[in-house]
Amino acid sequence: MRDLRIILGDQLSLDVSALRDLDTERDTVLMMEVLEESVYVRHHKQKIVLVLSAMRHFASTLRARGVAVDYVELDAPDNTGGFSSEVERAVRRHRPERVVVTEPGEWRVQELIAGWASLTGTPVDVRADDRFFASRERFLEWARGRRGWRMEHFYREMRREHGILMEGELPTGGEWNYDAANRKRLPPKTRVPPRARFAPDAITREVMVLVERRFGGHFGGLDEFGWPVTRADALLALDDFITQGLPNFGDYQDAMRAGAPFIFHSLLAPALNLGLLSPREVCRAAEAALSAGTAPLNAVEGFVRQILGWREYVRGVYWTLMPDYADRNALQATRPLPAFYWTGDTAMRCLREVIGDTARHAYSHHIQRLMVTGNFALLAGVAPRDIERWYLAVYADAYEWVEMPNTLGMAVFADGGQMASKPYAASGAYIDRMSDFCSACAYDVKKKTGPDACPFNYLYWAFLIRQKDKLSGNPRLAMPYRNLAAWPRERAAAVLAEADAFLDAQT
Ligand code: FAD
Ligand code: DLZ
Ligand code: SF4
Repeated sequence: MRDLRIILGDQLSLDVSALRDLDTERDTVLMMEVLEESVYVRHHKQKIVLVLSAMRHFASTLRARGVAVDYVELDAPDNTGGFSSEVERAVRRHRPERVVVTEPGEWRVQELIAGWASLTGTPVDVRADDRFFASRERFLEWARGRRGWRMEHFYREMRREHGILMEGELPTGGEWNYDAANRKRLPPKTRVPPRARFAPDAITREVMVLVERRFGGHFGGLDEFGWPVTRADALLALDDFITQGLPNFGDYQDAMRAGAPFIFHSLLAPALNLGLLSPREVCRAAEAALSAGTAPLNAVEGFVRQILGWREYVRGVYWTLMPDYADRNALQATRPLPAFYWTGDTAMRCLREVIGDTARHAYSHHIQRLMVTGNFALLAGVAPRDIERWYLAVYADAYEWVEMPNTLGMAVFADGGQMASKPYAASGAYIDRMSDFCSACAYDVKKKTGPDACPFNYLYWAFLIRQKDKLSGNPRLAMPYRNLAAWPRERAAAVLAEADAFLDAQT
């Protein structure tokens, strides 16, 4: 045998570099279901089902194309439970001339791969993952020598470089960014369309049984599982978004509504991150909707910015700053994650709704993550590593390369401003403006203090008071700090005491 070609669970693309120049006569593809990948954090059951089912479907696609696939199932009697020991075992079985693998999505796995050549006594060809617009080196080249990194600058360079939403040298429509048009509240009468969900087929149902048996104690339920697990279904999901979601995606990108977790969002991150869709085809589909006149520019630009901008940018940040990035804690936050993050058992309706939807669907949209669960963790001073592990565990789309910078950089400002120019700290007024949660909450969003005051209100001010040394010099926080400067000392002390009492009762 010539090559052992390894395909990891989030590399399910026929054009992934590890499959390039594959010789079906002499090469074997190795795919491994291993216990370690399900438990290094205790993933939501839907995420495990999604990955294992998509892996099994991908293996049968490869076999149908005449590729020899050595597929190690989780329950296989000799399964050793880890990538490295499985690769070692496979090399003993096949005695290949070399091992070929595409660079992984996580630092942890990259460290494992670095040990495979000596572990197996076989050369290992680690290939770049060119499914992204920007290679790791391209980001480094952009970042090198810049004092502050800002996504917007990187995004504009990517637009030019890849000719997306460009008219010659100019951005389509004359502006680079239509974000200001994208912060509308969702009117109560606006109908949110039902979205394409995919009923589990026989393979997925079999994996569901396996996951309930092996990981029954993990967070979340399987009843609502509806993620695409094949490329064909992922393409249907893309089509569904372009027709049902994209036209309103821009206007209501930040809006939240109880009982409607998806609003007009794409729900495509799980398929994109597994490799069932490519970011290029997704951006092309959005551009085509603009050309066809079925979606407006603010929606198409807003969506492209998420994929070509944010998604590529956070990957660059991750690979450029790891492994030290994982330990950042610029605000020295140490509080343990409150237990209600796992149960949803809280009187704060916004958190209860978002955590409940997370358990049901392994999904929240960006503002629910950033401004509800993230904002609370920031204001409460939850230890960055605790909240970071939570995000990695609970979402179907969670992989460290994308989750970690979003959590440490965006949600809890643990990197001290590498990713965001200010912490996304907000009082209850923001949640009230962007959602209907507050109308039926046990707390009163208009009250600042007292037993029925919205906790986000006093937590917000307590956060600013506590972090004064670190944050008061930030020009984007000048206004609230000017406001605080006029507070009598007793008022600040009372707010701090109220915040502490509330937080101590949560853990
Ligand atoms: P849409 O709102 O429809 O956006 C379209 C696509 O753009 C997404 O599918 C995604 O691929 C990309 N995108 C949007 N925002 C971001 C962003 N900030 N960073 C990177 N890509 C983005 N996204 C993940 O894919 N995996 C994660 O583990 C993850 N963890 C997050 C943790 C926190 C604390 C926060 C604040 C955000 C996180 N995000 C993560 C980013 C974003 O919230 C999700 O990509 C998005 O909610 C997925 O839903 P969607 O596919 O409907 O996205
Ligand atoms: C997330 C995940 C899970 C739950 N299980 C597997 C698995 O059994 N086998 C596999 O190859 N990949 C799995 N994955 C995805 C990996 O965690 C992911 O490929 C690595 O973290 C690299 O990004
Ligand atoms: Fe959340 Fe406060 Fe609104 Fe209740 S009142 S839903 S706690 S923001």
